[in-house]
Amino acid sequence: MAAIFLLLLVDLLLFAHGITSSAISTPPPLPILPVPSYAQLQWQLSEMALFLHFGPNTFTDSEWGTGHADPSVFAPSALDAGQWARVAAAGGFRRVVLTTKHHDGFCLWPSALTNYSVAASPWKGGTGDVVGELAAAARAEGIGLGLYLSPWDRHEPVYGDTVAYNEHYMGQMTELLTRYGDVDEVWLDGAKGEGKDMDYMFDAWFALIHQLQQRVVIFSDAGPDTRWVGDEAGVAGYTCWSPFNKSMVTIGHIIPEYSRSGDPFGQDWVPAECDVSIRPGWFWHASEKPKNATTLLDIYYKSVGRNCLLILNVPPNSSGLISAEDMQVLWEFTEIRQTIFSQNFAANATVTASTVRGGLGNQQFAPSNVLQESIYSYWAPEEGQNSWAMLFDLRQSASFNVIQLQEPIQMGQRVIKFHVEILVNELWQTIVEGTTIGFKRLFQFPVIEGQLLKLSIDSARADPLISFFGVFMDPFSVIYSLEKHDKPSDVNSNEVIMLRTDHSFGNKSTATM
Ligand code: FUL
Repeated sequence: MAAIFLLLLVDLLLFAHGITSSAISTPPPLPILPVPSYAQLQWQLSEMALFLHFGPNTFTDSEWGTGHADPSVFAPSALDAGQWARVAAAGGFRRVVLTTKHHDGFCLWPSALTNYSVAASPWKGGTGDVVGELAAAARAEGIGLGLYLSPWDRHEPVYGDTVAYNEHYMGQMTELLTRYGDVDEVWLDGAKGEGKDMDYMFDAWFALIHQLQQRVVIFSDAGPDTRWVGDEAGVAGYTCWSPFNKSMVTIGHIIPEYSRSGDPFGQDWVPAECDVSIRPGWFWHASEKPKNATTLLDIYYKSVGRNCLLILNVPPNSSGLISAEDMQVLWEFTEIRQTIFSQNFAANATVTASTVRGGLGNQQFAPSNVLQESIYSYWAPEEGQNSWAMLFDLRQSASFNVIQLQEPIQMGQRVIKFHVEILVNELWQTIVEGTTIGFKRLFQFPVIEGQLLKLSIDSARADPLISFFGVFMDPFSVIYSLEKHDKPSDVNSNEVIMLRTDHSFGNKSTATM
């Protein structure tokens, strides 16, 4: 009797143990270093920033002010930072970055360290503060704030005296980072004036910035937090890694190919930021016109769609407002993105994968996680595989010409090479041959129709993880051939992509494979 009881007890314990072990979840795989910091993740998730070049140059029709323009030129009649922030928020820009001081040295806030500022201007009788107004407006719109403080200063008398000017610059930086609440980004370039011998003490500046603002990212040619992509056309490399070696680059002297592509062996996480202006110049000029919305869409594919943040400059005019024609283009740009990306033909797909971490039934790393647009849910394969594939049954045939892929970058950037195939007339045809994915990758190809798609990862730095797969139709761009190579491209080139404005489909947009 005692023996039977004992056996029952053992059974019960085993049963209980079984229940417990099936309830235990499989931990996520190890990340592969480098990985982003909290601030870098927030930066990447924001996707687009609106750059605002504004200052005396706006009134003197210049790009690089001499530093000798009289402060009286700064006289916007209707400056409304609220309008700037509203335009940004409505256009999907989740941060604004203002030129608080450009190379001419004029400060858009009343700096106590110079007389060359808004305080010496007629605007608001010298009591105004553009930085303060923008900080409040950005907060009201729930978007982030970035500040550009030019190292090169063509006005400041101590510029050229290394110690004195570095003290001056850090004093101004301290004003900016202690007066206006949270700052999400500090933006600085490596431009340095002719004729004067100056060393910028970047390490001391970066330490100060990180001391004063917890969630800030610092942008420069070499990071430390985000890097310049290496051109002012807003275009990243076809291959674009966030891993990077900061030591390879000095500020003011980049290696263009290295900056645009990043480095799969890089020790530092320094994702690229793509800067471009909506107009030919960075500052507003009455004679210049904005680019059209389809050109901005092309830039979007080649920046946000290549694992980068797009910082689009939309310069306020001499009234102190973003011009109506620029707003019209931004509105169209928003509309066409919404049209394209609001209908995902894979949203209800049935997804299977070669293996699943923790076993085929494990929901935590299930293939269907990739249907949800979030980096925090993802498909993970079983460890130790040497091939990885996902199959998508769209459930009905669809015509499309864009694929979006994402990796959970908090786990490190992994995929080195992959391809996507579609089943057409019982034959698998390759529609995308890709290299890096990163946070977000958008691929364009000629319109194709089908129901079954296969994603194969050909090589990766560690077990590949995929957090999103989407399939879209872009009726605004016409693509004649597969985009395969990593060649520098001119944003207005029609070699790879031709942009149409009539919004209709033509025969040439149909795939001929
Ligand atoms: C460059 C500057 O020289 C341009 O004037 C502009 O501000 C651009 C964004 O950065 O370094």
